[in-house]
Amino acid sequence: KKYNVAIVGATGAVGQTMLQILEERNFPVNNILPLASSRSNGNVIKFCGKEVKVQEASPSSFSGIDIALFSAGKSVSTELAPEAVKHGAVVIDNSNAFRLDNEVPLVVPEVNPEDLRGHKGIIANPNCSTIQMVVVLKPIHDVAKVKRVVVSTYQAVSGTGLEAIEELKTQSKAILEGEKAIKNEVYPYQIAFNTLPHIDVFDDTGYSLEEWKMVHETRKILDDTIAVTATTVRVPVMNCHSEAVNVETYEKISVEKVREILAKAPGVKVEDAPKELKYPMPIYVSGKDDVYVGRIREDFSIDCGLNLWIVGDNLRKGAALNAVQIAETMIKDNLI
Ligand code: A2P
Ligand code: 11C
Repeated sequence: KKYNVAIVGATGAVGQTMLQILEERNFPVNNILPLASSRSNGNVIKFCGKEVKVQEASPSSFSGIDIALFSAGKSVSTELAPEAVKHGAVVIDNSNAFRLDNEVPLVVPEVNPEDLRGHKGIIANPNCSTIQMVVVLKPIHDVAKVKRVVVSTYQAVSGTGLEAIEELKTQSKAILEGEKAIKNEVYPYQIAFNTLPHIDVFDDTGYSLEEWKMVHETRKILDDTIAVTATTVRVPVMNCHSEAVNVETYEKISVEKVREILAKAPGVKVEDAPKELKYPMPIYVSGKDDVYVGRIREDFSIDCGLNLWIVGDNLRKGAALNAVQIAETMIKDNLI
């Protein structure tokens, strides 16, 4: 069977990656329908060698659509995902509109595919920084039960979107050419040659929404007894989020055992020989499907602790690839 697939936000950083991944993986597409805002109406994109016109997304766009992949932000998902479901489509939504809704499965196929059963039309794709962390935590949790996680992130500008990629390029060039007046439009401050301890909006607790996403999404996907605390930081990297993750477990687990179980874990690559200068880095992980983990060390400050360095392509496994893998899993399990 082949499916009619709509991509909402097809002109964006994640949407373009979704199109590329559907093509790469030979996803069984009958018709592809690229949707975006009125600004892109009539623009042409290429899919499997054919030119296809982008249309403006509206409630009536979804007639005849089997699968709709959404990545155009929370407000578009809030308005249009229920419309797509009314037309009989299964929605896989990359925004944070429905992630913590009890009726909506929040899924990383390597971690909790069983949560797809009994879905009501909308499946939520987790935040990129959560996905790459839980893919690595899951095999450790299965063996040693995770008690607490302390994570600091180093997040690439591609997570913000195409405009942010342009802003980092333009600012870097301007600074290197000696310009004094550096413009910033996407971020509140210059991102080139800087770090911003600020991703998404702050609330009265002093935490940012990105930090809360890592707390609540990890608990919903993996185990709601796990304590998580996060500091999320934007760094001047084009693509791939990095994370320094401190994990406390109930059972003692050796570093050798962690390496052994992670080496066998689906979607994970261990790259861990620091003396030989082998550790994961964004410029090499960019374009890869697996989540890379290295710098695997015992945390000598507590009885059962580990330190990990995790790098993942936030546009691929952190967004587009995970969404496509959810669709593939649903097809395999007869859930579409
Ligand atoms: P457009 O290119 O027409 O603005 P990014 O995250 O890279 O900034 O991309 C955001 C994506 O969301 C783009 O494809 C953008 O389309 C799309 N988008 C933004 N606003 C809307 C909207 N109101 N309706 C549909 N798509 C939208
Ligand atoms: C970032 N993690 O890197 C964000 C992007 O809730 O899906 C994705 C935001 C989200 O800025």
